[in-house]
Amino acid sequence: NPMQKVVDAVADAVAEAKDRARPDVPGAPGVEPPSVAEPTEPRAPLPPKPDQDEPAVVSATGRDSGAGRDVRAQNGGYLTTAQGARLADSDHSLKAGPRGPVLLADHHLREKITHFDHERIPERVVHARGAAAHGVFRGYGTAGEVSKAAFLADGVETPVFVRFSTVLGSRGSADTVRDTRGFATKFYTTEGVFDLVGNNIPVFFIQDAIKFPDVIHAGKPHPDREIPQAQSAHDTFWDFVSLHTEATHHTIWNMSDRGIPRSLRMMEGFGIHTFRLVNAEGASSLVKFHWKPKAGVHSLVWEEAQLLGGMDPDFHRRDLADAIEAGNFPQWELGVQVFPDTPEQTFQGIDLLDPTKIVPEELAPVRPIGLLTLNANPTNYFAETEQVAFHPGHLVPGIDVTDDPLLAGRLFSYLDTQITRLGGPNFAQIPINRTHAPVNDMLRDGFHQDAVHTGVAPYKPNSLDGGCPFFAGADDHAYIEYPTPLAAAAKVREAPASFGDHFSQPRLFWLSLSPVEQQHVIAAYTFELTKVYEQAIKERVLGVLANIDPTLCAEVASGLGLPAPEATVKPAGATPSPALSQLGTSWPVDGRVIGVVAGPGSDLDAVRQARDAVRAAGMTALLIAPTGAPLAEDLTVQRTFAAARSVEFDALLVTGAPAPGADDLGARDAKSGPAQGAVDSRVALLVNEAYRHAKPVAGLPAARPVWVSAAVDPQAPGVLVADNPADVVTGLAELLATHRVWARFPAPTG
Ligand code: HDD
Repeated sequence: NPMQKVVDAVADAVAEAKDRARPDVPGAPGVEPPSVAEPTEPRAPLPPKPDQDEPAVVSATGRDSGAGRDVRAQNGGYLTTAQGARLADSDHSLKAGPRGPVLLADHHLREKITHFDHERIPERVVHARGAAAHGVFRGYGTAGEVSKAAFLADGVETPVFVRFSTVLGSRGSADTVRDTRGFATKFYTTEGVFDLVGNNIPVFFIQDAIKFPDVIHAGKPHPDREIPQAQSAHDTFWDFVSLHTEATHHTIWNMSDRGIPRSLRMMEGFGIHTFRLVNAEGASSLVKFHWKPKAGVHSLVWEEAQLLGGMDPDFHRRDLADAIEAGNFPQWELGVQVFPDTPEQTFQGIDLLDPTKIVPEELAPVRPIGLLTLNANPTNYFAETEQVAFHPGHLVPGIDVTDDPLLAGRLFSYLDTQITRLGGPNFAQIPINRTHAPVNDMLRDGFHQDAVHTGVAPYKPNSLDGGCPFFAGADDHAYIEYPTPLAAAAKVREAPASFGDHFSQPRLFWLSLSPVEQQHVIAAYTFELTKVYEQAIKERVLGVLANIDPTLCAEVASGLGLPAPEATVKPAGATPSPALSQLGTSWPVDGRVIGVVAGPGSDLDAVRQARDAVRAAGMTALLIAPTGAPLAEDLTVQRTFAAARSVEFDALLVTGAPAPGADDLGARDAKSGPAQGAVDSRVALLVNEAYRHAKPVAGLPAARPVWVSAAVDPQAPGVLVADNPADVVTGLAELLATHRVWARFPAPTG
């Protein structure tokens, strides 16, 4: 039977193509991608070109794709043009004689310069500043009750790429600004790409996507002078959020410690919207997605964030890459809060379609459904981190959307923006964006088309290509939208009445914070509003704060030197949600960075023991010494007194009291030289800052003079001296488990 032969041949080709496509993506039993025999070509996905394969991933679970990674910039023996012609010279333009004019005939010059001229692409209109990593997601199988998504099944490992970002700043802006952080994850599942495009704050500024251009225009630098960069401390931002009070909840989160994370590795992530999950029986549940970092949720203090803006604008980016390179793979558990899919789409009175509302975890616990491990840095920033294109509409069977009006607009915006940013509609073919599932679309042509499609009938129905390709059914892993029933309604430009409550949840958040966190919120509002020029805007913001809480309003008003207004909305009574506070929990200290200060006079054996004990506790030790010269053959110096600053370290371990070095300008008195017993002023500053920022400060007995120079109270909580380096490190690790020595912050007045 000739038809059967064709069918068999195609089935073989499909199987072969599947093997070739992504051999290292394990499929779970019963979750193989659909394999429908089709009688004509074309149908197999084009395999990646050798130079376009996905980056090699060595997983934390020990799995190695075996591909290895070639880190050389150029692989061939000879430099060539883009067309492969070997070059004898790329350093001189073609000229009429050594001193003569450059010739238009120099095609190599023109190719080189033309390509260079077009190296940049437009930065993202928001979230331009980002850092990313590869990893793996392992399903726990616990989501099976609510979702049939194959990648959530027990033990299934799915490659992922995660990009973290700030929202407001340009591509070259500083990492530690006060802002929301993006947390976007691309899951390369066997059923297609799933993108979870979330933030580190569980609510959003606006309830309807039509307001997105407004909030971003208000937050971005002023259009006349293009300042300030990457921050909200300016008139237009506060003008907008005080007039558009649905932004109040997101804004108070921004003003809290969540706006200045210690590390990208130490923040939560949220899907924000309520999504709809569909299980194998076709039953629907409403859910909110949460990422929970294994390392805990930690933040900088504001002064650290500001110092880092100058000291190390790449602090978060560097911290992520260094941790991964050191094998401290960051991990998050993915969890869901599950709510019954009722016609009202509310849970205990909370409107699930309102993206400015959370559901407290105490009311709906977060159920863990899988583990994310980031285990490989990108190979090339532009190719991967810059060109990755996320889209909330990249969904897989078992995950569907709801009618959240913010989500609806996003489903349009993300696809649309890539067309400008990545130069056309074929961005799904860029290696980092390619699905790991077979592709058999009928999309054709367009800018940057990489595929060489065969066949003549990229349309349906057709007879010329044998009717191919075919539609899949639910049993073949087709994506089928959940048939959500819709109530009859009139077309209106209106929000539901429940969207009008703008203050009860900001109050819930405020009341859930510990006193020291509340103090930070007060300080943040006060700082930001001090930067606002217009008095009327400050007064309007105080009016908003009065509707959250009278103490918050009074404290900020007093900092601004303005009267505190009365509330215009009766503050809702709220039950605090302890899960919203970052304090009160102990966390693992793995991957924390300890600065070990050593200088002339330090006992090198003790330095060695201290460093080894830090490492043995799973933390990173950076040795800080007067110069870069090794202290001993096995004691490499990572930071000099001139280059180290406290903000890089989670805690300090001081092994001696170094006298001022020749390059210590701070301590040198031109006439008499440094005072007897003086300590290098940079070490004193290092310790003083760490102390003020409530970091654990520890030392060997020889370090005591540093406490004096650094104005450290030796009796203060979290200041530790012990004879034995190992004991010092044990004490430090205990203190670090709560991130900071909170008791050392000034008692809050609020
Ligand atoms: Fe958005 C990028 C997160 C609302 C329009 N958004 C972007 C990124 C993140 C988010 C993490 C960066 C992705 C990356 O790393 O490439 N955005 C959110 C969240 C929102 C949200 C959590 C609300 C819950 N966004 C939102 C709305 C709109 C957009 C309402 C438009 C109506 N967002 C975009 C965009 C971006 C983007 C313009 C810029 C670059 C890109 O998409 O690829 O389309």
